[in-house]
Amino acid sequence: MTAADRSSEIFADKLLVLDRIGAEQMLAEARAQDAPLKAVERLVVPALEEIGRRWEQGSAALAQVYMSSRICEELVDKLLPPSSPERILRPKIGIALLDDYHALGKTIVCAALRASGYELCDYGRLTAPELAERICRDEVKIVLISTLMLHSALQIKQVKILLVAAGSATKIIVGGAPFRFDPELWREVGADASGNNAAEAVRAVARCMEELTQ
Ligand code: B12
Repeated sequence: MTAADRSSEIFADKLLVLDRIGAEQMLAEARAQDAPLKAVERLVVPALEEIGRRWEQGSAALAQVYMSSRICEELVDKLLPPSSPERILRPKIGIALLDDYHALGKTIVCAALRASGYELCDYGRLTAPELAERICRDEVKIVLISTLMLHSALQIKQVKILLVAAGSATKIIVGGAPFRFDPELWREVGADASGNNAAEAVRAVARCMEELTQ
């Protein structure tokens, strides 16, 4: 086991016993060695995955999964920097959670994009018709969609169909657990790109920006 694996396991143990102060201390130590986003990806993401595995195996309760993610949401909100002063305002970017309550991934991706200088509109949690309607109304050119349940991921197809019917060529970037489990799923739902973490989300947006401005 690597030192990184070991520390994310210790972090997971702290979350499971609701040791918020201990978790915050560990994250502060990781932050002292790495950039905020890197510290989050190295400690928080694998710890929550580990807690998810324990829940699947029956050794953690859903309440522990829930409380752990609430503690992480709070810590991540504090840690990730606010927007950079020189924002990239065009083309317009939106981000949404599609019919899913797993909000932490979107929060991290959103913070990473803002920290990288992109301005984006956070639509929160919407259904497929609501999201398509907002994209068209606000003339969003790139939309990032986060889903953690397969059922929600499959609804991206409906967003795509509604956008095409409205004559919109908005680029769709997707991410979340179903896309990490099945690397071909992004194509099946009609997306233009996918990313496995916040850094890949930033790279995917940069590529789409280039394509749109060519
Ligand atoms: C924490 C958690 C919860 C918490 C969520 C709290 C919250 N506010 O977010 C609670 C307890 C509420 C919960 C509830 C449920 N959950 Co849950 N949950 C999880 C768990 C353990 C971790 C998710 C998480 O927060 N990870 C940490 C974040 C930071 O990671 P992330 O979201 O994946 O995001 C990263 C990347 O994916 C990527 N990313 C994310 N979005 C995007 C978007 C773009 C565009 C890009 C490029 C990248 C990107 O970047 C992020 C940073 O690295 C996962 C297990 C797993 N393996 O994912 C199950 C999991 C997602 N849950 C699952 C299930 C089944 C449920 C419930 C139905 C359980 C139940 N019986 O009630 C409910 C449904 C809630 C709902 N309707 O949405 C399943 C889904 C399975 C499936 N095939 O659909 C999973 C996979 C567990 C499992 N293996 O069974 N859950």
